[in-house]
Amino acid sequence: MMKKLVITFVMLLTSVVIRAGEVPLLGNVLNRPTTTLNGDWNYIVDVQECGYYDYRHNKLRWGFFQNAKPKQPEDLIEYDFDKSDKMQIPSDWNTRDQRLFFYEGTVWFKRSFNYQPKPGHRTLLYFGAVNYEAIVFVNGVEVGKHVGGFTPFNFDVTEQIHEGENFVIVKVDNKRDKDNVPTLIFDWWNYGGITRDVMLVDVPQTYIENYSLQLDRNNLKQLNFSLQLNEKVAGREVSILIPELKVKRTLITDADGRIAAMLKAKPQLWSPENPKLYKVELTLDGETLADEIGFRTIETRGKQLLLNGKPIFLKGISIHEEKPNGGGRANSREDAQTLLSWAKELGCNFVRLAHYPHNEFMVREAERMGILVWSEIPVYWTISWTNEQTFANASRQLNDMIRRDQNRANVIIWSIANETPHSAERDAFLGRLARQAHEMDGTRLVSMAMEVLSAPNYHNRLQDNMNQYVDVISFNQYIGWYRDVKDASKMTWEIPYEKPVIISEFGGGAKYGLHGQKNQRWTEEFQENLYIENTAMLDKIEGLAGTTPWILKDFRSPRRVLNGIQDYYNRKGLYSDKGEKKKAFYVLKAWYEGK
Ligand code: GCB
Repeated sequence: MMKKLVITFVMLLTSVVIRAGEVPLLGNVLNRPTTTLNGDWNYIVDVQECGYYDYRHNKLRWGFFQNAKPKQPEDLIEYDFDKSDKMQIPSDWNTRDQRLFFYEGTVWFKRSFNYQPKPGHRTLLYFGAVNYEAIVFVNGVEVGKHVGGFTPFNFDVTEQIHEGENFVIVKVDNKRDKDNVPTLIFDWWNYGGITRDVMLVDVPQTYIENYSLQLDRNNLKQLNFSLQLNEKVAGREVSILIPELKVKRTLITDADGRIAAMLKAKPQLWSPENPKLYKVELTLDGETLADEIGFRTIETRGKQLLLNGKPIFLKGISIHEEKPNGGGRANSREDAQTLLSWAKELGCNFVRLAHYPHNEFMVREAERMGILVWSEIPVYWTISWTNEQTFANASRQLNDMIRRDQNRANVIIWSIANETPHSAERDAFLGRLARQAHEMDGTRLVSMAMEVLSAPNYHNRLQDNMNQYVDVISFNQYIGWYRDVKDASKMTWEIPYEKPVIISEFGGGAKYGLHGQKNQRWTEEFQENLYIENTAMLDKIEGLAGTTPWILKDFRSPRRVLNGIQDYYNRKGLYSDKGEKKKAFYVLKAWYEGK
């Protein structure tokens, strides 16, 4: 027994401990001095990973990461990055290279660049996200490995980088695995690649790693501030300035390199109607890190959801991270602006960023536009609940999602899972995640998308042991799609928990431009009718605090194979993949106008 315990403990340690080279995530990277490494990268598709393993499947010392070149005419080197194709980064290879549309495996990427490190400073290499596993090399030296396709990570590469010409090589592998998060099956495209921005970040030897600035939920004249340096050094002065609120304080770090302080201020509150952000400046050793931060409270009272103390109905829509008009993974500020403007046109004040943390532009643009956010980790369907490494992986993704966005006023819900099968093992796994989210962030709400499993005599009773761990009860239901639409008007609902309720999904598929009777599947009329029936039904649910129908836009999924209709798209969008509005769009818009 003891032995088993020890092994579990060691496994836990090795899987969560950050490897040499990798350092805890930098907060607010967008406002730091950075050098972009976006642009053209050479790439090599390596189906059998022969750039990493020899013919006995031992790890090679002379793998592709060396970026070797023949020195003598007789030298045998069977790859050459500089002669291989180029791909624009960030992107996904499935969209960028036709041959790789269905590819799941390893691709190597290389980028050479000139750099002048600032004397006495450190250089961090930051990736917004790489799907799924990244092994990163700088000038031939491995600096670390990262798993998880939707969260940022960074390495301290000060030792490996030098003045002049450098190269970064990344081995990216998006093979699915049952122990991964997400697991083998999921209803979206497994876009592989360096899918978000890559940059070098210039930081001083001692730098502000991250910080949190929040309105006190019980005292609207107080801001709670905490900050963490990268080193455990006491006595360092950090000043915080919020000019518009006349806040100007100099604070001193403790022995852990931390600051915790309460600041007097009475900000205007951030809300969808008034998405007010304040300029905030943090200065350490004469170097200033700026941010824009909004202040609000979010809490529950019985079945009500209160934003700034007032009940709010969340008029939402679910969104996958795909470019608005085709073109694979979304990754830019412009993509975010377009997708969110579509949500605005629908009348939304809320978006569910499904089923994984989206890029930082999505969250920041939504904040500017007054759109509240549900952010989620890809603990989706059937996870390996008893595998401690799987847990460590999910826990790490939750950590990094929270750490990146903890100062965004619009993020109100951390979601820990979607449609997971009930079991004691699941409850233990998710219970730990819920506790972690609450411990890391006491100012936001925790939820997860649950399911109603059966409805005898048209009576739906939600029952999920996880109810006690979450602040908001959310569930997905597909009446009219996976169940007869005529059932909608007969349905009664019982949600026996004194907590606000969000219907985190409902909807059905339609091919844009296909018309027919309302009982004809795949027509716009079928989807339109489904929305009419469902919105009428939702109006009868007691304690309904909001909904995020499925989904803003048609999105790619390998599970959707019906020729001529789906063609590898999930067609439940209110917009087509090209941004055309389907009839159901107007039903939901009108319903939201009445809310
Ligand atoms: C769901 C899932 C979502 C799917 C959707 C569907 O319940 O949460 O990821 O895409 O249903 O279209 O079936």
